Amino acid sequence: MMRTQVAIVGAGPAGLLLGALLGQAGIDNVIVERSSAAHVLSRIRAGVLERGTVDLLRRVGCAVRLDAEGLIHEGIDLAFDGALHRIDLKHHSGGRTVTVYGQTEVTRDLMEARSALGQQTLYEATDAVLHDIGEKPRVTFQKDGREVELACDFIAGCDGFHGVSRQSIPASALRQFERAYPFGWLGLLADVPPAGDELIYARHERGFALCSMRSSSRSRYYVQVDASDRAEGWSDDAFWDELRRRLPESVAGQVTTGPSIEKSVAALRSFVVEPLRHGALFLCGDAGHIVPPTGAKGLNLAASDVHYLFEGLREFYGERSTGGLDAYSAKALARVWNAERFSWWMTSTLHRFPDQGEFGQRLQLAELDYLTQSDAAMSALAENYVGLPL
Ligand code: FAS
Ligand code: PHB
Repeated sequence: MMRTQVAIVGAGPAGLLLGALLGQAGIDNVIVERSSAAHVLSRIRAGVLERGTVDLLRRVGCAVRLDAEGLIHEGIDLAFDGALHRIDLKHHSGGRTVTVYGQTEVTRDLMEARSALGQQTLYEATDAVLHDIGEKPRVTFQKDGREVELACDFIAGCDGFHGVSRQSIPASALRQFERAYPFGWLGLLADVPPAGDELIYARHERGFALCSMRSSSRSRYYVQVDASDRAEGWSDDAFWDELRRRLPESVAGQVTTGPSIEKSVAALRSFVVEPLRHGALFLCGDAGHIVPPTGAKGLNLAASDVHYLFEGLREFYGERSTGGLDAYSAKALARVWNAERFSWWMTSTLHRFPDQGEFGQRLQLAELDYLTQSDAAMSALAENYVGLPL
């Protein structure tokens, strides 16, 4: 039987960042990941990091490439009614900015740092089962054709929305809150220069579009599609045509097209489970909550959960006090629900809803008109987008 202090299920950003913080504090931990490292890195997801997330990565020594390649952004653009409206995030948030740096690169940096420190990540460890999560927790899983048992003091469920951790908690002990959206995002990655220097969030009667990037030579674009759409149903040309239809002419003319490196459809949902703790099991990141990516909060919420859980674990192992662990769920959920509200608001204001009618469309335009003319409204957007202090 293997033994560790903290068993982490999942080697996505949440699991890897928690493992890095624990390792730095001398708290033994093992990550159990069902996929290969290559598969984890193949998933193209988030692109915008809050300052708090960057600070945590720097703290664990994973900001060298981030500092060299990450793009500091001081504003975003909203496109509606054929025009661009810049939101000066830095001015309206008291000087804070965001960093554009892909989740894939964050994951790669954390993986490489973990491996260099000789910390244990068991990839392709399948069929994980969480046992006795109340008292003496254990995780069993299949690795190289045999069953392995990992005893621990605590389990961090960092295994995403479809993971095993949340499902290991008795349904009677949980409350779930969910809102599904009648559409998804078709994302395309291409090695072409971005359409602009900053992100452009576009509201159009044909649907939402987002112009993002990974570097000055690699762009990430999204268009709202029906929830039933599949990436295979969209040719690159069809994507580029639809994207440009949804952008102001001044922007559409700046879009450089090229062959897609990756194309995928992400479902959009708002989801929270309460509480985020059951006995010795703590849920972090997508395992506990999901936000529509419109507010660029998903990855950043994973980081803030990890921050709160790590502080609780450090207090426990340092002072044998459980105060931080006992407060984890309430503290993490307070930030989660604020991000849920913000992400729902951004999504509701910028997307086309099949049943919204002309009145609903006018309300969206009125919201955007007010937003782009009110310092108070732009400050509210800015402080949420750049991320409230941890
Ligand atoms: P993750 O899902 O990243 O990682 C969970 C890990 O656990 C995975 O490696 C998985 O293989 C592993 N796992 C699952 N079940 C397991 C089991 N039973 N045993 C062992 N391991 C298991 N956020 C944004 O901010 N912007 C975006 O544009 C954006 N786009 C997204 C697109 C998609 C398709 C998805 C699904 C999410 C997107 N997100 C986006 C949100 C995303 O970035 C998440 O918030 C982020 O990955 C959360 O990180 P983790 O909580 O670590 O979960
Ligand atoms: C991305 O670059 O993938 C991205 C950026 C901002 C978002 C969502 C996704 O709100």
